[in-house]
Amino acid sequence: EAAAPRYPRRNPNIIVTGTPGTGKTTHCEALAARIQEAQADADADSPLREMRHIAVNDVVRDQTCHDGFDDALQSWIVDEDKLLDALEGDMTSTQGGCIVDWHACDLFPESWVDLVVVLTADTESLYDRLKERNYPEAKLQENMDAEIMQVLLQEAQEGFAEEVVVPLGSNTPDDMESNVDRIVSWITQWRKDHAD
Ligand code: DAT
Repeated sequence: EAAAPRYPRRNPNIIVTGTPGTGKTTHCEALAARIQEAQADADADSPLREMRHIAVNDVVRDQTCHDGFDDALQSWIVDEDKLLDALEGDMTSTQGGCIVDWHACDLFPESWVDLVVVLTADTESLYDRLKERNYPEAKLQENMDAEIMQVLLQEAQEGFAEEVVVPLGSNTPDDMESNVDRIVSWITQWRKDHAD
């Protein structure tokens, strides 16, 4: 009997998604800071040492994975094929460990992804955050509707297995801290479960 194939990567790939304003950037920056700490501590056997944050917005801009800027919506017109090409090397590497923040998740092949964190926010918090960003009215309304209709959560549930999708509330700084702790615990557990 053939041996079961080894898992293709040593560290889990994580998508952090959610409507704009739910806190993707803030969460990922907090995770990136934890990763840096782990890497700076030479003695530590931290599960975070091989993790890395990939800010997809920067990839879209720097590697021109877009067909220009939509002035009305104040956002890039993203070329998803180019974006996937740009991410493929990291996401399919044996190191894995990519933490990717993006306001969609249905473009990612299921085989690239071990966890999809869907951040959610109450409409009141979200409205204030988007208002503060001076979003044009159409874009503000579109995003409020998307959050109320749970578009991102549905997209995640349609594209990925039930146990892969984890919704987390992001209304307060305390939420953020406990969410980051949960993600770190989850990474630790994943590495234990997938140890050779
Ligand atoms: P996104 O990257 O999803 O668009 P963000 O991380 O830029 O969102 O956050 C938008 C704003 O909301 C920003 O000013 C930080 C704030 N924010 C995000 N999550 C929060 C939370 N859990 N508690 C309080 N403020 C939060």
